[in-house]
Amino acid sequence: MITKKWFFGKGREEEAFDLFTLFDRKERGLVGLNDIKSVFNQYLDINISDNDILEFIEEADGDKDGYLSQNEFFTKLGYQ
Ligand SMILES: [Ca+2]
Repeated sequence: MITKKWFFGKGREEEAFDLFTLFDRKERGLVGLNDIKSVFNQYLDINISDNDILEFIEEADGDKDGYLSQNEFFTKLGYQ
């Protein structure tokens, strides 16, 4: 399970925004399974399963559309 500690965790809003931008590669304002997978594969040496990512999305996905909006993402990571 992914938790805050996997990320940079300094809790500043600016960092949260940078992080979201990193995941939101298509600039849709939404982050989904494939977006998160790409970032993990490209930047992090972490072996993570689709199920782990889906679990993370599901936990944070307030409106249950299968994607994380900026607000949902920030809330999940404890930035707001
Ligand atoms: Ca959502």
